[in-house]
Amino acid sequence: MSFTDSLLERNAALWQRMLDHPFLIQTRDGVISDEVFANWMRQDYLFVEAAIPMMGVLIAKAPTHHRKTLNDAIGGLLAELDLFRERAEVAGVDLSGLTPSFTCHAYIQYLMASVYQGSYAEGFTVLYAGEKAYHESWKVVQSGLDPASKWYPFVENWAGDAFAEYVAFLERELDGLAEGAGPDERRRMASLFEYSVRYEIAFWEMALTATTWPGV
Ligand code: MP5
Repeated sequence: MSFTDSLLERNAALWQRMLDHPFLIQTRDGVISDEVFANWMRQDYLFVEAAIPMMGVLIAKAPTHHRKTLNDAIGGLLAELDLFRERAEVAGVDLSGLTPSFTCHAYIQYLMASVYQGSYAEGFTVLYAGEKAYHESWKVVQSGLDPASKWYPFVENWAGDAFAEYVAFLERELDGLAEGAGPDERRRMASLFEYSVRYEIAFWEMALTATTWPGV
């Protein structure tokens, strides 16, 4: 079994919990409130902004044959920010002066810590986990959302063929990196994958419940 298959198998229950999250189901069924969806838009805008320096750090550690794909992925992130701004305009959501929620802040810190402190393979695991999670999460939304919905462009971004190809590339390359890793590094990669899935669930939950900073 490939490394990525084993990650998905070992975390199958957690992964399913993510795909079954009420935020995704309500978005799929077209019943999510604009206010709740805007919570996600504002926080994910900050997340995508933060993913750009994360990719920069990853490129600094990458083998030369990964540089082009990672560089193109930064172009993809800049295009995503344009998509957020365009959809925000359509939906009347203000993206100025945002501050990260506790969950968004924690996930961003985790991304940066993983790519700075970890090996390339460990940072790459965190990238793969987030991209695979978003691809499959938005596939859930795609399975029911009316293509005329104002949220459908997000489906096209993450559930589309170009993104599927990018995720397939990450999957193949992560399997190759795992083959070259020792048992300790592979264990750290597996642990990072699980934390990433937990963060993904926490992110949907934060958006659904509008949690900013607990206790504040
Ligand atoms: C992604 C995202 C996908 N935008 N937000 C979260 C919370 N997880 C994953 O990453 P990208 O870089 O926007 O494709």
